[in-house]
Amino acid sequence: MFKKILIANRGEIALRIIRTCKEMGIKTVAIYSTVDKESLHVRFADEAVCIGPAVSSESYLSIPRIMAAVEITNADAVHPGYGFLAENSDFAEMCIEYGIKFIGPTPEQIRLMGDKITAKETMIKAGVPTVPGSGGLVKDVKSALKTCQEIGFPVIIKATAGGGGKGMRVVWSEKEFETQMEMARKEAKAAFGNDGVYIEKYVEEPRHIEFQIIGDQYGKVAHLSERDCSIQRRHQKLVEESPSPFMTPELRERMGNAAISAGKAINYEGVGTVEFLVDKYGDFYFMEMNTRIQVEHPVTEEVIDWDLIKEQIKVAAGIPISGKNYIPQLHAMECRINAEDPFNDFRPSPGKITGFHSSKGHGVRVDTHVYAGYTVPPYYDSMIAKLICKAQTREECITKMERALDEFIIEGIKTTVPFHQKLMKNEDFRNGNFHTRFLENFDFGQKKNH
Ligand code: MV4
Repeated sequence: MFKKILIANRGEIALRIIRTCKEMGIKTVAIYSTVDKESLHVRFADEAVCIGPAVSSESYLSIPRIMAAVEITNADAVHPGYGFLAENSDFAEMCIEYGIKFIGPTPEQIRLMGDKITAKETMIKAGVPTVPGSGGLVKDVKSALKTCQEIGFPVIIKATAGGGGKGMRVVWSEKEFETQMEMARKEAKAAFGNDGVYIEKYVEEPRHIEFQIIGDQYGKVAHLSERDCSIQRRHQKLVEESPSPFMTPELRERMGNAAISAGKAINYEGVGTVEFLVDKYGDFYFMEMNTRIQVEHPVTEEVIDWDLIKEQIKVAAGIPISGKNYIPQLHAMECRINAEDPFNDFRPSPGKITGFHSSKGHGVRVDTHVYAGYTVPPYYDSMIAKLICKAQTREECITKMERALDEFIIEGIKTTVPFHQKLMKNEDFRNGNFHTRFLENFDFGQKKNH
């Protein structure tokens, strides 16, 4: 087992990883930027190294600075968390060069899934269902239009270097196609330095259902059931839950097997997520694979009673898994509490938290790095807490979530708590009747004058 893990991240996930390391008897090293000096991950880690200024490119995204921190602290492994360098194959490669373990998949596995066309081709070979489309990079407008005629409009243009919804364009008819493709290429070039795009049939009003998988170093892969992440706004997830209200034992069997095939196809090592779109008929299609621990992992932890960070560290250390799949026996839901104003187009609301009281009680979990007196810096992600509830049924889980949201007090900044309170009362949401475009027609409400 590792003796000392450097956590190449900040915020709640850095704290989350430190907690598990402590329970496993592993020493921890925090890294931090100057604005994060007063953060809890710095306080709770055994050692902490300041690696640079607030701007991410010179701190949490700087591979040389992080490797310097690894060297001076003598860490034998790095945990990347999510975001920042978690899916950077160069960083994983650099860890190998330094003779330390990157807690996650191999650089090759990261690269394979990072390029969306390669990922899709790999899945087709593995027999995992994918959306019909160009089956590779689009060469020119003429051949692209031929693909469109074969599959029919609407179509979606995606960047091969993209992911998470970045650089996508939906096209409804032939006459707008050329302009949209040019814009998609330009956007992709600007955002990723790669203008490669591909085309798929656009699946209307799908659900986003993802499977948590785990693979060990000996070729075993298992699934830990699904999470429904359909409640999102501008590709930012706001609520996740497990099981999906749409799931049936038969569909779970088929999707779970597909997720395992996806993992086995690349000999996946570590915890990962296979994302699917599911249409109203229950047909499902591979979208992307995330080769990291995800923000919403606690939802799975709660329904199967696992510590996924612990399992992730164990497989990284070469411990084999049982290979058994896990099916939820409870219902869990996570609300992301962001420092944003839901009444003002979710505008970021950084600043000092003057009053703070976390929800508590049976079946309530709050993963957060903030506290009364903490200042939310404007430089990073706006998520400040994850409120996770679990109960016997979905209905009880929502009731508990309403109670927990009502007692969550965060003063001094705006948060997404009022949005979640409104969502929990929505009849369609309560009935499990939603898809990925649900929030496009949601009335977020007006700010009340007291
Ligand atoms: C799609 C799609 C519909 N049809 N692909 C978004 C993120 C990435 N994981 C894949 N995404 C989608 N791919 C096909 N063929 C719908 C989404 C999608 C989405 C699209 C537009 C606006 C919001 C969305 C939210 C979730 C998924």
